[in-house]
Amino acid sequence: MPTLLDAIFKASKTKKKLLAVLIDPEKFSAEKYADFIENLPEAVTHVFVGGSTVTTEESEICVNFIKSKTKLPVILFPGDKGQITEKADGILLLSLLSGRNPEYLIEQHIKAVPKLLNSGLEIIPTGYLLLDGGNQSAVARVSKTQPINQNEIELIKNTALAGQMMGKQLIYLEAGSGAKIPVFDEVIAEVKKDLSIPLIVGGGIRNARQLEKAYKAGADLVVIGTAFENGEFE
Ligand code: 1GP
Repeated sequence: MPTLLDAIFKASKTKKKLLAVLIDPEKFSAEKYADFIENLPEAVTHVFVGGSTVTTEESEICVNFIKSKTKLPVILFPGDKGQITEKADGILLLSLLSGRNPEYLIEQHIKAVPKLLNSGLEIIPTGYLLLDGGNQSAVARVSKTQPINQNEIELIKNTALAGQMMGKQLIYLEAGSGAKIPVFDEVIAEVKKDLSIPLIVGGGIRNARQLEKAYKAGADLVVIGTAFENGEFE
């Protein structure tokens, strides 16, 4: 059976654009989300689950509920090792390459090994770059790292490519949840140019125009949380 990663690579090659809805277990309740998950827009291909401060129990309840309502792949997008539950299909094992905090570059990963080993989760090594989205993001606050200014295109590009050279299978450009400014088109396009692994983009995308722009610039998979969560996606 093709893996989740195989399918993302294939979509990237054939230019089939992917869309993930991000659900934060901390904000989740079965009442609030039942309808939402059963009636996801047709374009949605993945459900990501994660947040900045989530317990294992919250994560597990949330994943179990989503799995009972949809057949879409459910992938963990964890803020730390505490959010790992083997009830999901896979996990983006994120290394925060834009920052210089060892905790989020390698420490959390070491601590996660006992949970990941033999878990059955598909582990997807992901280079995660936090870019400045115009307001303080939860990722910056929790990880105690600085986002990269979006004008530093060369640095962003080289950071992404270093991730690829180190064996990451996906690169994720993150403007932060609720970002005022999503990732610039020029940044997406420039990173995509020399990248041979799929590119994920998220943070602050609120409408179809921004979504299309991100795809056009080169995003293979776009992640939307807040706008879907608030029913405000236009
Ligand atoms: C995923 O953090 C984003 O990369 C989600 O951002 O909540 O702004 O859609 P939004």
